[in-house]
Amino acid sequence: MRIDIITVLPEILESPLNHSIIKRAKEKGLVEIHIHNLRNFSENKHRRVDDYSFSKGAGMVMAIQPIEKAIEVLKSEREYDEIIFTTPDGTAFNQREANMLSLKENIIILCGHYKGIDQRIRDYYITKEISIGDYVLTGGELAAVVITDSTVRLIPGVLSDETSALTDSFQDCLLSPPVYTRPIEYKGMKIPDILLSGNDKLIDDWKYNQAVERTKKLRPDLYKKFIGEE
Ligand code: 6GU
Repeated sequence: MRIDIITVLPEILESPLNHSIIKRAKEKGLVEIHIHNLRNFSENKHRRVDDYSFSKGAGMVMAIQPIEKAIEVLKSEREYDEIIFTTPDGTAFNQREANMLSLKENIIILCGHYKGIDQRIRDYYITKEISIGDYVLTGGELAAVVITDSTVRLIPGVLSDETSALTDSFQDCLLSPPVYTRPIEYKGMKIPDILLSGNDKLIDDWKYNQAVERTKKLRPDLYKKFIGEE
């Protein structure tokens, strides 16, 4: 998979996408992540990437020209399955969307900034608009990191069997069960006996029940989906 990220703040993206599992995925050749500074595509003599909004007093908008140039340059080099725009008014991101993206060959993520981009760029180029939750970030960079991280770990071969996505609780609708490490007793609290039983079947059943109970208690919204009510 290849991910091209277009941003006015490349520094924000570099560190989080250069560690741990994502770093290893790149080293194994399972993903290429290219971060592009939007400013490098600006034809303005001051390399400006913002422009005035026609909605008076509404703050600056990302300029059309550098975005068009960046996307056109990339599109001339390969075909893209999705051109994603990160924006608080996009569709809510979730595990299912991460799963879908992990199956794509080439995607572009354009990080939203200022008051957003011209609606015609959205209509013409953008195939998917994503928000990562109901709160406002200063820019779409952190959202791009979240999307990239959650997607890349799902690419086949990225996770070892031990950490495989299938053991991430039950993917879409259940929270993970609690986990324990040494010592067997800590501050008067003991590890549940079943986990010490050595019986794999009993342990799996216990984990599953814990996941269901926790979801019911902590995330009634997810629980409804899990039991098929929504
Ligand atoms: Cl994608 N961008 C911004 N600026 N804020 C957000 C967001 C995106 N998703 C949630 N909040």
